[in-house]
Amino acid sequence: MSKTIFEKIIARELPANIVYEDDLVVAFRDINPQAPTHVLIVPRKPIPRIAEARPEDAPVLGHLLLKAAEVAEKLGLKPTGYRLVFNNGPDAGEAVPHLHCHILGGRRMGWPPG
Ligand code: DGP
Repeated sequence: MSKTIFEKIIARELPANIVYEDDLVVAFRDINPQAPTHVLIVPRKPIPRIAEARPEDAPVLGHLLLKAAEVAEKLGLKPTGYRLVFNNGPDAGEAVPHLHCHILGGRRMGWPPG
């Protein structure tokens, strides 16, 4: 299997504006921001999407969510709020088959999502 864009970013084969990383996850600015702050946080492990996650992935997924909240706070989003989004499959608009959580903030969000 060829590497996804996000695997190349993790491997530093593609440039990205990385805002946080540790041994399990990497967070970087989205190239096509949909809000004043738009960051993606991804596991280093190439899980394609949440539907393909396995029971043994629970620790990394829990870690990813906790770090998403930390990154959002570090970027100043905690007081006004933010949205976390996982797009899973074609109807959700998933474009990159490497599990990623969108962290969106800095503007008022609509509901339901488009
Ligand atoms: P999704 O539609 O949920 O699969 O979101 C994929 C996101 O990935 C989309 O918001 C744009 C972002 N993206 C795609 N290619 C790149 C890239 O090369 N660099 C960065 N930083 N983001 C990218």
